[in-house]
Amino acid sequence: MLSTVASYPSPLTKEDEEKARKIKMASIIAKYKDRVSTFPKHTSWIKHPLYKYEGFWFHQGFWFHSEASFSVEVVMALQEEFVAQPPNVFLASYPKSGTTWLKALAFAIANRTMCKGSNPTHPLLTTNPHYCVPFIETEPFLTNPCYNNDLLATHLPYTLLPKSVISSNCRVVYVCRNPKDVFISFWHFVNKLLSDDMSREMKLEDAFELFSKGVSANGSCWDHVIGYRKASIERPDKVLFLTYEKMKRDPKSEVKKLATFLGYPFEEGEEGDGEIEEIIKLCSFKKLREVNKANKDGHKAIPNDAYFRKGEVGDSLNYLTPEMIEVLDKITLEKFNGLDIAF
Ligand code: PAP
Repeated sequence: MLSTVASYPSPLTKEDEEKARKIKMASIIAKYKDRVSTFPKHTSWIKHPLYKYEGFWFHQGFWFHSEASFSVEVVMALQEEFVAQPPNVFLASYPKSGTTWLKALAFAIANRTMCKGSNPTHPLLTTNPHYCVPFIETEPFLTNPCYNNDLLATHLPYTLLPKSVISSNCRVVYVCRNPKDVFISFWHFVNKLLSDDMSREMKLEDAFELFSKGVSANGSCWDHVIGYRKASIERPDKVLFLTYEKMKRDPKSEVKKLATFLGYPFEEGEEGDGEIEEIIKLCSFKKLREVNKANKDGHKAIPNDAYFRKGEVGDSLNYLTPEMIEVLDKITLEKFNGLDIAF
């Protein structure tokens, strides 16, 4: 079993251990890859089809940042191998819902005593938030689950989280976004930013057809939200539910809420207020986009600035037809009925 905390000194060197773990993980991933062919299959937005696993759609053999990531076989290997520790905090989201922003904010909050935002070597001023908080359902993380802090990220639905995340009472922060904006953000990302070997040009109408049927990576988007929303109602001390829209409208109150939940509350009054403002500025769309434009160390297929397109609420209205809006709004209204989710 793979734990994020090493308990005993090992006679093996670090390199030996890493090599052995890599081989072990590759064989576990390969074992699951064989099983995936029996799962329900659907065409997707990219060349790789989607497979239905435990009610949600995933790609198989999907490579991202040069290693297998977010694929169903990696998810299954993670579920078998990963043991969460109570200090771990999981930043969860459906893709394109504000993951990068949440990663930046949580990282800045958790590390604020170490490095002030004005410090030019602050990681958020030199690298992408995705490198500060790793995704767990990736082969690199499974192979080498080392990280600098307790923050981890996932796009997994709540019901598919490794069992230990919930049984060991780890805290989870979820960010939700209006599905219309999620859809348009995702469509732009896939169509314009993935390299040719992964994507084919996808017409908005075709992408809409799939997304509205719930056929999208880690989807359906609505069921993803519902799982975490219900968990946040049942276990409010362990699952914090945020929305992108409220974070845009009132960043100060949401950052305060997030900091308290993470265990790094701000002092009441001027000093605390100053720190909050500093973090909001450091993690703002404008600042992160500027930093990541200059940053050339991103993955070939997905440059670092790909995560910063417009950063607005309601941009989907510039792309969707009135009919599409009606369909998505109707699904949202029905699916989120009684869950008190406001955008
Ligand atoms: P991911 O799932 O690939 O990590 P994610 O970060 O969840 O993507 O979503 C990207 C969206 O968040 C983009 O939205 P858009 O396409 O509608 O513009 C991106 O611009 C937006 N975004 C990224 N960083 C910020 C930020 N600091 N503030 C507000 N929005 C942001």
